[in-house]
Amino acid sequence: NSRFNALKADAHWQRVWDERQSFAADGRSTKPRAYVLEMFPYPSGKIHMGHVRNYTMGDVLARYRRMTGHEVLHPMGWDAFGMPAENAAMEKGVHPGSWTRANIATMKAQLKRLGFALDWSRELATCEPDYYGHEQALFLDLFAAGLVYRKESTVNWDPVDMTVLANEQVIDGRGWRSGALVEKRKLNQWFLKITDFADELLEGLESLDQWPDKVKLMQENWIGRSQGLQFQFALSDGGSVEVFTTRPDTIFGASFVAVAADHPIAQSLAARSEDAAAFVARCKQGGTTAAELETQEKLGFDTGLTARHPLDPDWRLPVYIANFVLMEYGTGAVFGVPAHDQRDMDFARKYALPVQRVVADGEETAPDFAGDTAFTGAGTIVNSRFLDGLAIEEAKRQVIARAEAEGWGQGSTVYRLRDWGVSRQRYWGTPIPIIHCDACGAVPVPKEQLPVVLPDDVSFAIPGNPLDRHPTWKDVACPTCGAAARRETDTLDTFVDSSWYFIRFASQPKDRPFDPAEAAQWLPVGQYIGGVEHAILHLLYARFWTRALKHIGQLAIAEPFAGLFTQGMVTHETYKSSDNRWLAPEDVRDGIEIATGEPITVGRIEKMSKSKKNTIDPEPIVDQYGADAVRWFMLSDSPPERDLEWSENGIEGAWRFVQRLWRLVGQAEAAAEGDDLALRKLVHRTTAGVAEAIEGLQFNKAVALLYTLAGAIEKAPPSADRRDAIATMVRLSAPMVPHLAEEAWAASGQDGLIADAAWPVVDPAMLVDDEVTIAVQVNGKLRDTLVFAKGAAREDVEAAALASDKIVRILEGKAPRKVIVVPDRLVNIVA
Ligand code: ANZ
Ligand code: ZN
Repeated sequence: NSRFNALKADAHWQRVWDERQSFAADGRSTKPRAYVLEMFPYPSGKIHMGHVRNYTMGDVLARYRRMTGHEVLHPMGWDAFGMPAENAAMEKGVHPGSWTRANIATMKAQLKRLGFALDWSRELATCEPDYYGHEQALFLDLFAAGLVYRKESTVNWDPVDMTVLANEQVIDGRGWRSGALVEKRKLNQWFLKITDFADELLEGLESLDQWPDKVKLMQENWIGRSQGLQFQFALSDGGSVEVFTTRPDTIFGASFVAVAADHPIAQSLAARSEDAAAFVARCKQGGTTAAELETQEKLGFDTGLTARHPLDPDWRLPVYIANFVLMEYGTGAVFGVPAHDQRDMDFARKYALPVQRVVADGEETAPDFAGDTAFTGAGTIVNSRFLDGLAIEEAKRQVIARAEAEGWGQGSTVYRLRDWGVSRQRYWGTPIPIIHCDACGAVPVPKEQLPVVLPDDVSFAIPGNPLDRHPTWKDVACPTCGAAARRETDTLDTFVDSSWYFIRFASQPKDRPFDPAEAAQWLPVGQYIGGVEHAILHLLYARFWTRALKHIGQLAIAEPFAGLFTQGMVTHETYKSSDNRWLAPEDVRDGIEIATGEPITVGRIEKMSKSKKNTIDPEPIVDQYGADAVRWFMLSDSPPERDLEWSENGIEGAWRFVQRLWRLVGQAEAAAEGDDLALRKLVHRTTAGVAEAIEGLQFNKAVALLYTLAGAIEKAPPSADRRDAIATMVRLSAPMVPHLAEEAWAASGQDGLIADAAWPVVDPAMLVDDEVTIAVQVNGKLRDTLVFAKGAAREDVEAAALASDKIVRILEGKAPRKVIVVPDRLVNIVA
């Protein structure tokens, strides 16, 4: 039996699967359905190990579901719009479309070489008009339903890339790509009303019992629902300021009021006072994210105004402009309680404001608060007049009730979640299908004029949005009045593209985004697999989009992904040269940099990344070891949610195991007669165990069980059971090493493909553990163990114990004085 020729087998079976369209999902099938989806890739150039791991996991599940009688939808496509294509255009002068399509061709060929059971007939790329045209139609449906609006808003503006950046793309006040200092600008932007769905999106998390808790928690925090009190302070100048608090119970601990730098009160003061204007300008230089506000030094500007305490007309609080108050949250104004909030404490100590305790810290009730660490724990309310002695929650209720009864405030809920700004001043994205007319305003492009196609003749010679500079593209007639009008030149955030692609995979009519009935047959996605880096934005936007489509009557489901799995990363050692350059693995041998002969330093094991040069290109690895070995290694070493360290040893071990399997396959033909009950039982146990492991996405456990089975088969003498065990092992490993499995299946003379074969049936009787291990003692000392069928006769057990080699040696031919047998447990020989 010769070696398994992986490259030959890979090419052959991949061609067969292609020709037979083995993995095309049949929408008319009556089988139970399974929709297995991995997050579709961005076509950056080549696939990387992270893709290989992600798609291998999904593939094992998809192939397993086929074997267990499901009609499987396992599609693939391309998240093909976005900045890198434009950067390539600027750097290399290649059109974003050509660059993207060439990358797609390369990566598709690479994915095919891994033998994934994908339905390529449903392939889609978001950059093609037959995808984004439908997205434009959906955008207009949401527009008609009042879920899209335009407003002027402050954005992070990258002056080098000439684009708006999301908050996440601003790192320490600089653009994530350009490194330029980010400016604040006001622009008219399109928004989707995700905040209308804040409660639904929050409460819907409870139904997602097959999602990781950590992802649900991240979404919960992102939505950030807070309940509290909103009320007005009367000001000394006759005006008022509205604040929001989640701690109305601490109202007698207030020592100041603070407003955001862009609050109207701050703005109007800045218009009158140079000092105030300078302070406001200074606040704007800092970051705006909550995290940045948390860490930066607290600064304030005393407005000279005072605010009247709502529960004591004689009590006056100073009013500040403060850099830690956000305009975008709550009402943009707060009252500060230094004793029980750390930001307020920092602020109060800096500006010598009172710090009065109103929540007891155990026995400590003194009104004068010592120290600089706010007490934020639970306790009884103290020094607070009618609230004294109450627990925090009860005190909150009472203050809210009193505010509502007296009419100076009301209970309210605020959210951290903001509406989703989807305008991007870029070329390579979905054109927003709106026309601006001086007379009619923003007019939707009539649906029969969709798609609004991107013009091809654009130039990237200067930064900014080429659509805006195009000589003719934006000039159109107003659909309503016919006057000269302008197309919207912003394109949609690419997260819009990925918010509904899983629906289009399920149903792709030419004339509509999807057919609701057909989509409903597949949705929700049964198992979604991808990186945890998408825990918030992509997954929240897709959940929103699904709910919005339900809201307008186009979909019946509320949640797009029933099951979610976030896999770990692929890591590798890092290397640095003697002069501190990152070195690639192939530039290093035996601790020496090959090019210079200088010693290197081995750094930490980190996520593979181009910047640290510690990537391993999958393609040459597949060339060398074949797809099955690569797939096997991706599944074997670590639990799938953990990181997997790529190593030469690991891939070689996987390759050796593939060869071991193949050697066993070659032994299946050997003349085989007789039983091997123990092996037969192990096969059934393994079948059940591998099924359970795959269903629980514990691929490394499935792999370990197959190792054990292979080892047991290798040791077993020839028998009919051994021959069957080999055949079953091939089927059990088919989801992981499908090329070898097809080859073995064909070699054993089976009809059809193992890709279409059924999962082996488990005989429950074979799972019952009816063997017992019996301890054999001589004078109370353990000397041997025997394996027996449960309930074996005393005489048989006694005879076997006395016949054991070890016992014979110990007894030295003397007859025992006494033999005690405890059934199924123990034999004690008294010598
Ligand atoms: C008084 C108070 C006393 C507060 C206390 C906290 C502790 P969460 O829970 O995250 O929603 N706040 C309100 N609006 C703000 C804004 N625009 N910028 C910065 N801070 C703001 O936070 C709600 C609390 O954050 C509110 O409750 C308010 O301070 C502050 F012992 O009011 B609190
Ligand atoms: Zn008009």
